[in-house]
Amino acid sequence: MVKEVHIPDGVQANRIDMEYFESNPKPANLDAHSTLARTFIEHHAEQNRRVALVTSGGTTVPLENQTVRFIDNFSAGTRGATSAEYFLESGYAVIFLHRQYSLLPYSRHYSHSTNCFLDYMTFNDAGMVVVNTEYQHQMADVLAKYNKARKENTLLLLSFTTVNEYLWYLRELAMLMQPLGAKSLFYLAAAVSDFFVPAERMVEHKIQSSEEFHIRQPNGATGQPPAAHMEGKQLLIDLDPVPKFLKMLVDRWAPQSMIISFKLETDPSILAEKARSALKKYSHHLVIGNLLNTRKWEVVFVSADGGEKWLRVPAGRRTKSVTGLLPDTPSTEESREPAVEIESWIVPEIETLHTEWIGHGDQR
Ligand code: 9Z3
Repeated sequence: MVKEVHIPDGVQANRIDMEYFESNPKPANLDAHSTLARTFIEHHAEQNRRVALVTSGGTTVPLENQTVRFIDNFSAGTRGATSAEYFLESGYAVIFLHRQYSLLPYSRHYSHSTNCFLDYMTFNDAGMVVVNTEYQHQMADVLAKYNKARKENTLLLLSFTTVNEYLWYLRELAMLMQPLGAKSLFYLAAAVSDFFVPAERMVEHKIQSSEEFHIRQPNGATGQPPAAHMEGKQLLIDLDPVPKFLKMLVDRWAPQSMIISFKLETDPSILAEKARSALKKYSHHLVIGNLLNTRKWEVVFVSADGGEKWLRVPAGRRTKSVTGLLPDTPSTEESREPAVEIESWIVPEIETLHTEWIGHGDQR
């Protein structure tokens, strides 16, 4: 008779942790990131400063080792980059773990098609390039905050691309932050894939679509069936679930830190329930739920005591590009800008919760 053995959650998490990190390659940059982060954390620990790890942007799931094709998770990096600025304003030092080339704190104001930095520049009478008078005040304000963060060394930028890199960096940073105890905060805004291609099932070369080349593709690096392969004219992809890293973070990598995660949904009817379920599963401090189409206008805070609180900002001016190249005719909710950045409400709320939590101890 086969007896069912119950494996306690902690042991389970430990095993998944070991298996994942033993069988998926350490990123080439891990040691370099780690050295930078250690110096940064030690410096701010000496200053008795709170440190927030803000994750931002989407993770990729490569289909090939020499990657031509990959699956991506949606995120421009606005939530993370904007929140990082407000954490800095609130006196935190920020480790900004972001998807390479996604939005960054401060420079986000002048990037991408609607806000190209060149549109803010002009020539003065002497033929020198200067900031257009119209934008002087706004740019001076951003520049002053950026310079302050640089001078005080309060912002560390570290980038990832794949979900594997993200998991390795998150674990490494969490362990480096342990000496900060309750002064460390995790603000997990990155859009992390739930599925991935394990290294042992990753093909080396570009998947060939023409049938005459199918047989040349080796059967995965370790002889395991490849996760992505052609069958006739169809590409079949068979992904593994990403291990429950939030469980590992909460229980083992950062047991003394305050941990806040985001939950992204598209169906409004399940958002709060999904946020509650994540909180129940992982026992961290707060889940902030948001919907893809309204994420700049409203979020819901779901806390461990069952509380549910909505933050809603009113709509403000219509979206208009500096050059006027984009049409100023809103047809969707997206084409109106919120009156304020919702992160300017989210972050002070979190700072208050963090302060209470440092004062009263863990109430999870
Ligand atoms: C979010 O929900 C973020 O708020 C957005 C921000 C991705 C919507 P943008 O960068 O968008 O401003 O364009 N992040 C999703 C977090 C996530 O993937 N959570 C996972 C989960 O709940 C793991 S913590 O399972």
